[in-house]
Amino acid sequence: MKKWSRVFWMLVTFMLVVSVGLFAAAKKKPGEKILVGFSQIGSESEWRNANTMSVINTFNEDPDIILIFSDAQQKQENQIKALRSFIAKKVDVILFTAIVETGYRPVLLEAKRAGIPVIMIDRDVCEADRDLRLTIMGSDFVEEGRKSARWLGDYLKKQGIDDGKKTINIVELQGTVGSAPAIDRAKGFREIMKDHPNWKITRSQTGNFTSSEGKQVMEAFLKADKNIQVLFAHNDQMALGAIQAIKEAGLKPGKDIIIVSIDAVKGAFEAMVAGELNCSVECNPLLGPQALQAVKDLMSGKKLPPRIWTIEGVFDQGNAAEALPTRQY
Ligand code: GYE
Repeated sequence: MKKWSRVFWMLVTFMLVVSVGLFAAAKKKPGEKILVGFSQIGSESEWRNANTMSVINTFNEDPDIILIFSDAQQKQENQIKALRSFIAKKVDVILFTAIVETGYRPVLLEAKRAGIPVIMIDRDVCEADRDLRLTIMGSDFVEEGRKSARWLGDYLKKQGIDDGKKTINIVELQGTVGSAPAIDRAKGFREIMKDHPNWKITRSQTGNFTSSEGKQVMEAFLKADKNIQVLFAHNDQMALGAIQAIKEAGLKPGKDIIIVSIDAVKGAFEAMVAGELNCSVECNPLLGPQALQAVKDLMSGKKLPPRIWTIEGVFDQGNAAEALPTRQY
């Protein structure tokens, strides 16, 4: 008898724990809308526009979600203001793309104190501030830098351009100073350069991820330097601007100067098909569906992994024409 009553009370306790757990876990009642704030950085590239539309369209199509979108127009202070307004509106979740890695700690602390989870999309904050955000979803930018350099190594060898001894002069168009993709892509590329002691980065400057600045900086490089074999651009947009500058200087992009860039947007595919760009390493901007899944998982009480990766490839003139019709961005 005693044994049975113990079993009974154990069962009651178990049921209680489970139901309390369920109640605490699910953050929304059925039918209740989820309020989401998305702080985007701007519209500097084809990549960015595809990313913005992917999130807006996916979230707006979901009847359970209300999305508040804010475009910071490349200004950190606008972004901090937007985050504060999301906190004041008591959103359930914040989606956040950080223009640069540092400078957000105070506002992230405010979000944390208000109990609002922050999911990073695409660009992360610096390591020291990662304790204040829940997870990051997006690409491995270091790996993209490595992939660019690996492709270049194979290509130069196959073309008989690189004998391992003669110096290969490389110019670099960097992304926005202090941004995660600019820091990481530069790092990944240099990592692989260690296997090529004859490769030299002769010039490196930011083109802010835009086509107009990419063009301007490339013009300056070309004026100052007649001995450039390779251009490594941190994104396609800058490479496309640089291609214009190279043509205007009377040189053939893709031949006189080999060009490797990152993103794999449609404009890059067209340039590869035209023989003017040699390679584009894919960086997938279509993060909307993954972001929505993460928000829903979070609201139903699931634990999110600390890192959500996207899967990506590498394209060059050998496979660009075949892939172009299926590209979504
Ligand atoms: O490569 C570039 C954009 O953060 C990964 O930002 C993104 C980068 C992308 O403007 O085109």
